[in-house]
Amino acid sequence: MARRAPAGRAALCGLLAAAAGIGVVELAAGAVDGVPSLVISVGDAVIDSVPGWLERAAIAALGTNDKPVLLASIGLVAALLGAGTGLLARRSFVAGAVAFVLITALGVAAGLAAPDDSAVLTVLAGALGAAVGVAILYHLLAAAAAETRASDGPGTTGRRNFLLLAGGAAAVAVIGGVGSRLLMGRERLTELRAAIRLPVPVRPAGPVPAGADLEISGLTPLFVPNEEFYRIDTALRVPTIDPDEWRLEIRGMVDNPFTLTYAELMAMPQIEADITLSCVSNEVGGDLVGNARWQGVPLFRLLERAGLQEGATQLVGRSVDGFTAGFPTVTALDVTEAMVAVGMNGEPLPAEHGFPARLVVPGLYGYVSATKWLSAIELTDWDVDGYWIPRGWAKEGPIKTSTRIDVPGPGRTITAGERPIAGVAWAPTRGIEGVEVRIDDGPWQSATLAERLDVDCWRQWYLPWDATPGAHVITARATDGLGEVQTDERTPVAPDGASGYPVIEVVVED
Ligand SMILES: Nc1nc2c(c(=O)[nH]1)N[C@H]1C(S)=C(S)[C@@H](COP(=O)(O)O)O[C@H]1N2
Ligand SMILES: [Mo]
Repeated sequence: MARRAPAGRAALCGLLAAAAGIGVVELAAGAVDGVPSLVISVGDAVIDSVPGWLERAAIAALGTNDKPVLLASIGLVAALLGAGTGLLARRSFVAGAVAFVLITALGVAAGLAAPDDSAVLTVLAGALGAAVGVAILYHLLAAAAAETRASDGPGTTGRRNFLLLAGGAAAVAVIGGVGSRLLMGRERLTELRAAIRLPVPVRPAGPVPAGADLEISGLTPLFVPNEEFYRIDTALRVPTIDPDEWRLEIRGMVDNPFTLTYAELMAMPQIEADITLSCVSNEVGGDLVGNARWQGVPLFRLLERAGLQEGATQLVGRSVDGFTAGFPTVTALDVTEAMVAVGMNGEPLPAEHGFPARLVVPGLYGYVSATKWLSAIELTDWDVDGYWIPRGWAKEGPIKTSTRIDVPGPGRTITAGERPIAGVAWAPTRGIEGVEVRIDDGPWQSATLAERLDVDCWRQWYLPWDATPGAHVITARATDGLGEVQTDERTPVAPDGASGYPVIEVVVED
């Protein structure tokens, strides 16, 4: 370089190069399984090598802030080392680059001590970070030198170049840092969930009778696996909540407001129930509906303990992400399966479905009831509106009796012969007593229902059909446990859920 950058600039270049290098490695750690976070590895190495008395003193002085303080200290040391490297590189770029690589190697050495990660990937990630850092250092120093030259003459392009590059390096660092935090939060959550054992419910759901799942190819299974369960929420980023830090408040118009920890909630008597959850935005024939075996603490128990006050007519669930949903308090008292759920199909709730706890209320659409990532249960009057109410949705959201035709499935072109028509029907809290199917303009025919499991849970059905060549229109309708046939009236999803018979067109080929 014909002319050197000023010392202050060179130190800044080194700092930015170090930050960007660390950002790249952290992002790799977040994105690729087997790559450790080198910052955390260094932290672990520090904790391992610090004498016990110092560690205890730090915990005593800093409490739960010990980890953030440690990580911030590591950041500070890295920044100082980076600045030093920049100053060294100002005199001899090769010396600076070598120093950069050596410092990275120390981080990699700490990373190699992490038992669960891949040594090869750790070295590769370190090499990538060092390469990015050294390259950025080179270009920044060049730009800083050019800026110095340019400032001798007219114009400010040199400065603009330097600022652009510096901004780019800072952006790499920030994106890496933030991105890895997002990604690693998920990884940590997976570990936290794996460590949780659901308590044995005091009221388990009964065994699933043979014949409750017809196991017809293409028919939705009785229980939708968690990974396939529909997901609806306003969260751009799934909240990752450490159950040890999570609290559930029961408050508002109650005599004894109280707060539960996750451990306390898990220690309470739990029930299991098979409940079909539906989104109000589910179109006729749509797939925003699913059935799962939920486990949790009945809401009425929590309300009993809280002591309802006069006028507490609405129960509002609040989420850590600000979402709210409210429904009549009487529902929580009458529907004994309404619960604060911690388990879904035998597992702790998945992150997407509300870990560590959510509400599940049989018979109500999710938008008024099924608050995920639950942080508070607030007893209030009817004047308070949940999230979706001012956005054009009905204040109350009972699930409408519905059915869906799953078979014949996608494409709906089949060959002639004995072909089943099959689907699911649901009317949570009322149950399903019948499903009828009509082929073209023929008579309504009674479908065979799967064995009953629970009124809150959907029921599969099928009708054997001798499919004759040509185009056919198939219509279905369900009757709920009160003997009421679902309405024929077609309504859109807003404001209170779609209604009408599902209709499919099938092409039968020779
Ligand atoms: N925190 C939070 N909870 C929420 C929502 C949300 O946006 N945020 N959406 C609700 C809606 S509209 C539905 S239909 C159900 C869906 O639950 P699922 O994603 O587990 O299927 O969650 C409910 N709970
Ligand atoms: Mo929904």
